[in-house]
Amino acid sequence: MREAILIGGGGHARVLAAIARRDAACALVGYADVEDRGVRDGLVYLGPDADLAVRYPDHALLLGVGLMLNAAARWRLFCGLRDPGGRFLSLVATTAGVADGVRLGAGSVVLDRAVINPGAVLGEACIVNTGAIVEHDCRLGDNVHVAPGAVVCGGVTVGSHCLIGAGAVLVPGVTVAAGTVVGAGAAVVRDLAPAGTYVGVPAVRRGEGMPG
Ligand code: JB2
Repeated sequence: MREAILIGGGGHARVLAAIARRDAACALVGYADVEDRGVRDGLVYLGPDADLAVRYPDHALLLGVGLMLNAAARWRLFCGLRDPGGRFLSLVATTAGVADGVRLGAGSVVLDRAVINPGAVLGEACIVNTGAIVEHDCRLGDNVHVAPGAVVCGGVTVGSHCLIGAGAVLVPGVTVAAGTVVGAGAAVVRDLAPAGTYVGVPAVRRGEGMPG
């Protein structure tokens, strides 16, 4: 089993660690964080990210930082650590249903009971969170977070660095501009552009999108 380091010691990291352990997806040796948070669920603190390249050059990485409202910072973190190529694991929980042929970029994770149906293509560093659904032929960019229980219907396009809030629904075929936040429980019934924060049923623009 490949040895791996968890990036981040917060809530999202805990979820990934539990799945990785249960499914024997990798052997986690500890976590990296900007601060020492002590032993977390049996995982020891290994130091800050900057130490990893020197101390653990051959270990795989598991991106455990969610940073839901700062996609740009999360993306910089991912890009800064991803070389050499193939370092970031794509974790798919054994309870998830991912159709054959679905394309999932490096560092993307699919959590318990999530479903991704045929023809979907997801970029790098995406999170398809617990119980979320990404239907057939969707296109998700990089660093997209589909939060728990959200439903992305067939043929939807979601640009990079978007957050689709918990329980939100995107009807078939809509397009969401990169950097957009869709609020929890929102119903997206038309294309969302320009980027912004869209909330409600039907979803309307209520502010700026992800910070740059
Ligand atoms: O640059 C970084 C960095 N920046 C913050 N490098 C590393 N290695 N770690 C970093 N962190 C750490 O990520 C913080 O110090 C903190 O320990 C952790 C973030 O933990 P938190 O529990 O605040 O959030 P999260 O990202 O684990 O989870 C969020 O996103 C999930 C998807 C929460 O909103 C969860 O509720 C959500 N399910």
